Amino acid sequence: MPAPATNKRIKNKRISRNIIIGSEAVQLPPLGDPRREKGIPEDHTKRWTVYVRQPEGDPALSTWLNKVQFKIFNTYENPLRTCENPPFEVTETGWGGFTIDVRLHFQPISGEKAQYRQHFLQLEKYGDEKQQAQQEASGVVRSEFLEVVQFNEPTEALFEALTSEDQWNYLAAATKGGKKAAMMGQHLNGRPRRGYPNSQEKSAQLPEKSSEDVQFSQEQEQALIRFIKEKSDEVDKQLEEELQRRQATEAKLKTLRAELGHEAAQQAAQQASGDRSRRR
Ligand code: SLL
Repeated sequence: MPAPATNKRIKNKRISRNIIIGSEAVQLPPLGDPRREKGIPEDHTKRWTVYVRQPEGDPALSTWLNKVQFKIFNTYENPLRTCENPPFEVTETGWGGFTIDVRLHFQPISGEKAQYRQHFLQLEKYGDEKQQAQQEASGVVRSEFLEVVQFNEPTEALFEALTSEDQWNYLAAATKGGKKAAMMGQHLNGRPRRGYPNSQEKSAQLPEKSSEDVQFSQEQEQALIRFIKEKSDEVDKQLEEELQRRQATEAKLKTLRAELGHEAAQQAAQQASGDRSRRR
């Protein structure tokens, strides 16, 4: 039986996606405080959320990410928490930090095996003074890491999905609920911050031209390359000038040394003859 078309892989292609794996923690109202919800174990002091999401304005991660499992501390009820759909996150209460295993399950069209990541659930303030002051002021301790997921020789179906414009539809959908969009950290006008792929031809390349909607393009890329080349030429020119200046200084120094040597010899000779005359 021939293999299904979706399993066919595209040679010499690689597409990567960034994801954020992070956690946020806030202080719970103390025991006896009326704002403290019922049913929270007495020794719990924090509420936290661990999450996997795409960076602001990036294409939707559910294009390639099917399911995320978070393996939390084993004293929690049902410690293997499964999220079948975005938001891929788990919220709990507790008292201490621990390492969470994060299992990324890819969309079946990708033909990829699950990948594992780890995230330390940071509950206490951390970092330098400025960072800690910011955490104190906001009341939130956030710890995030940018991770790269690479698809080497993706299946045709995955490549199709990863180069489709539909990946940004979620931004427009999120805009309708402005609050949700704000929570997801996206532009309220629903516009992604990255360039769209060309609509005509499917490609993971930058779009040809930039516009208000498209921040990065081949045109800009070329302009940047020209700019770097110009600057590099300028530096070469300065280096050449510097070299010439150095050679001139060295030549001058040589002449001065020679003259000085001559004078010093003369002085020495004069002194010697003076000594001789005095001895007479
Ligand atoms: C460790 N850091 O790695 C410690 C463990 C466990 C924290 C911290 C409450 C859990 C529950 C909680 O916050 N545990 O109520 O089940 O050994």
